[in-house]
Amino acid sequence: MKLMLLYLLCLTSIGPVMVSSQRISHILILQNKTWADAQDYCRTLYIDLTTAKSLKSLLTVKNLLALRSITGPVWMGLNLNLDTWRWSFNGRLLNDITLRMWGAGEPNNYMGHEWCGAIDGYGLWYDTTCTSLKISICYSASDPNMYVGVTVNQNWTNAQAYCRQWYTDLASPFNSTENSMVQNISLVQGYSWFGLSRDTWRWVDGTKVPEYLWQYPLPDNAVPQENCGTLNGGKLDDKQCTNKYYFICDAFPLVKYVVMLHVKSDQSVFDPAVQSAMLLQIKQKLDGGLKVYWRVQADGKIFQKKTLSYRFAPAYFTVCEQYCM
Ligand SMILES: [Ca+2]
Ligand SMILES: [Ca+2]
Repeated sequence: MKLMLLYLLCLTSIGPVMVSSQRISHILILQNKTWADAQDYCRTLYIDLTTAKSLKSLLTVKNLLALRSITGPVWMGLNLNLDTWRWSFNGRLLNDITLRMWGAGEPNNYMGHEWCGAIDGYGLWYDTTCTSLKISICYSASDPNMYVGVTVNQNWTNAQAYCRQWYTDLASPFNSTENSMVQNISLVQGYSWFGLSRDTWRWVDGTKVPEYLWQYPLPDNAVPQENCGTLNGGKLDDKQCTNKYYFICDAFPLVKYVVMLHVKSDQSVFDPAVQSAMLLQIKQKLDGGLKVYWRVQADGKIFQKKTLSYRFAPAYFTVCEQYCM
C-alpha cells in the first residue's frame, strides 16, 4: 500500500484530476424569487446570478430557456444602482452632500434612459436622457461669477468635454448658495445641462452592460422602479426587483476525468476491502469537494492484471467536481 500511495502522489502532482475548466455553465433554477433572494441563492450554491457579456453569451442563455420552453421573464445578473449620482467636478458623490433640489417626482428615469442631470429656471434638478441636445452651464474656477452659460446645443458628454476644455467643468453646485448662482444662469438661458450624472446598468461583477445588448426601447422602466434585469421573450428587460421569477445562476461546469492508475501492491487489488481502502486514501489526497469512485470494466472487474507483470495492473477511477449533476 505504501508503494501505491507513492504512485498516487505522482498522479496528483502531474495528473489531470486537478485541472479545472474556466468555462462557466448556466443553471436554470425553477423557483420564483425576488432578484435579491435569487442572487443570495446563486451566491450560496453556485457563483452568482448569470452574466451574458456578449451576444454569443446571451444566445447561450436564450437557448437554455428555449429548451425549457420558458418565454416569461427570468432574472439575470444585472441591475441599476440609483444611488450613484455624482458631480462632474471632482467626481464627488451626491450622497456626500446634503443639498437636494430635485423637481417634483424626479429623478424618475422616465422611459428607462435618464442618467444625466439638468437644471431649470427655478433651480430644480431633473434626470433626463444624456443624448438629448441642450445648452449647458459650466463652472469656471477663475471667473468671479463662478458659472458661465454655454448656448451651444449638445449632448451631456459633449457639454462636459466643452466645459472641461474651455472652463473648469460642468456646473456642480455643492450647496444652496452655489445652486442659486447656477439658477441665475438657467433663469436667463433656460433648461440647461449641469454636472450631475449617474451610473447605468451593470452586471453583478461590476462591469457595464453594453448598450448593444439591449433592444430598443428596452430598458423602458415601463413600471416605475424597474431596476433589475431579466431575460424576457429573448430580450433583456428591466423589471421591478421585488417581482418573483425563475432565475439563472452561473456555476463551474461539471468536469469529469478518468485516470488510469498503475498499482504495485503487496496486497491483492482484487480484494474489495483493499479496493475500498485504496479509494479512501485517494479521496483523502484529493480536495473534499470531489467525488471519486472506481469505474467498473465491461467484464465486471476494476483491475486488469498486466501480462508482463504479476503485480502491475492498470486500474481506473473517475473524478468529478462538486457540482456533478
Ligand atoms: Ca426625469
Ligand atoms: Ca421593462
